This record gives sequence, C-alpha cells and structure tokens, in this order.
Amino acid sequence: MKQFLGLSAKEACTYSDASVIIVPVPFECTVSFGEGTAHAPRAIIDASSQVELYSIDLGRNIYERGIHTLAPLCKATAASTKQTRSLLFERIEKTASRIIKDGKKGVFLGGEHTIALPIIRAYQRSFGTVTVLHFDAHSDLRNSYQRDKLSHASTMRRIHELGVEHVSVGIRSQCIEEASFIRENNLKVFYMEAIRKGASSWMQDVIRNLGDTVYVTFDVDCLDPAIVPATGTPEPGGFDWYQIQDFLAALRDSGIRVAGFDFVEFAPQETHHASAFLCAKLIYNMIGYLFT
Ligand SMILES: [Mn+2]
Repeated sequence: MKQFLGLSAKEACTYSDASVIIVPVPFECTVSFGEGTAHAPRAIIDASSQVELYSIDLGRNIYERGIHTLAPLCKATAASTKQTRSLLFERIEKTASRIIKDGKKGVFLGGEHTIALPIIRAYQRSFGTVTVLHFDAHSDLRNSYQRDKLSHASTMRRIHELGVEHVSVGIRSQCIEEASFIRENNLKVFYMEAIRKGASSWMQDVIRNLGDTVYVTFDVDCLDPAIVPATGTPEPGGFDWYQIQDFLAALRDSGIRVAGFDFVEFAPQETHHASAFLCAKLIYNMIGYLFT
C-alpha cells in the first residue's frame, strides 16, 4: 500500500512503531446524487505526496509523530451491495477496536459517511463515553432514506441511537422531520447561519459542549463548495479554510483528547485536483493539531 504523504520506507513507520494509523475505507453504497467516494482514499493518498511535511503553523514536521497507512479495508468499487455492507462494517469495527487497544489514533478515510457508524461503536465501547463532534452541511438524521436505514442521510440518526452524545457543526440543510427530531431530542446543533453571524465565539461554544474524549466525524461537505466542489451533495455557504484551521487550533488548546477521526464524502474529480490536495493537507493538519 502506498503510504500517506508518499513517505519513503525510511520515513514511514511500521504499524507497531506508529502512533497514528491511516485506514482507507473506500466504501460507497448509498449515493443519492454525485458518486465517486469509493475513489477518495486513493485520490487523497496520491495528492498527499505533494503536501509539505513541515508545517509553518505548528513549526514542526508533523509526520515525525509516526504515521502508518494500512491497506484498504475493501475494494474501491462503487457498486458495493447491502449484503457485503454488514460484513465490511464488522471488519471496520474490529480494525478500529484494535487501533484503540494498541493505544494508537485512528484516521479513517471514506468512502461514504456510513462508515462512521461501526467506528463510533468501537470508540464508544472502548472508551465508555465519547462525544462525537460532527462536521457536516447536513444533519444526517433521517430515520431512513430511499428505504435504507443505513443511508448516508441517516448516519447521525443511527449514531444517536447508540446513545452517544454528539454535537453537529456547520449544518445548513435538513428536512422538516430532522428539524423536529432535533427540537424534540434537544440535540446540540451549531447552524452555519449562527456561526456566520456570531464571529468566532462559536468555537468556544462548541468546545464547551464536548466531553473529555472526542471522536470527530468530518464530512467534507461542511466546507464551502467553492473550496471543495468535489463531493456528492455540495451545499453553498460552508466553512472556509481558515475557519477550520482556527477551530483545530482552539480544540488543541482546550486540552480535550481527540481519540480519532474520519474524513468522508469526498468524491474526487480528475479535473479538480485542488480538492484532493486540500483534503490531504487538511487531514495532515488535523493529525498535527488534534493528536498532540
Ligand atoms: Mn453531508
């Protein structure tokens, strides 16, 4: 397997020496609009070889933290079926559990958003309590979508049913069923409109709602489609690059432990390699800021 950042054999770590494990999960089953998330891990890993290893913001070579990239957990075929899905979900959960048990941080590259469900199951079981910090343009709280309860549009609903605390950030699209579900269950949601109007106070407000151990599920469509158009369901009005960098720095400064994250719903377009590069650099910065 090609290593994240294109690290040479000398720079890359073995699994046992690494403290950060990259797990490609090129799973795509429940696309509703644009497709291609199955190709995201490869596109991100390819683009990552162009990311500068030294970080100006952090003043160090982030990779020296020790990063190892696993082989993909499934084949990158857009036509994964619901039958193969449950087998794969077991595999994802086992892999996440093993990474946690070995005292390492997991970075899971989707694939569609549903992969977060088995991962979060593993984090919840291993840590007892974990807060899920959910970046997304969409609430993903539909009970089912296109007659599928494991649709990408239902991911957070299933995670909610696990009894896991979650805080959603960047939301700017939902259906009326989701709006009432949020009200009835008093869910913590930071809408993009409020973030836009509230200057930078949203960052501390989000952080105040997190527990001691956090897992981040990062849907790339939380970003503005002007900076990442390559996603299945782009929504106007998202975060810019610096808002996310500032938040990562604020979260690091809070001292909250981030135990792992996923990065999902990127759907690479061959003609738009700026998107793939942005994703690769953002993931590298997330490792640098969140896993201290
Ligand atoms: Mn989304």
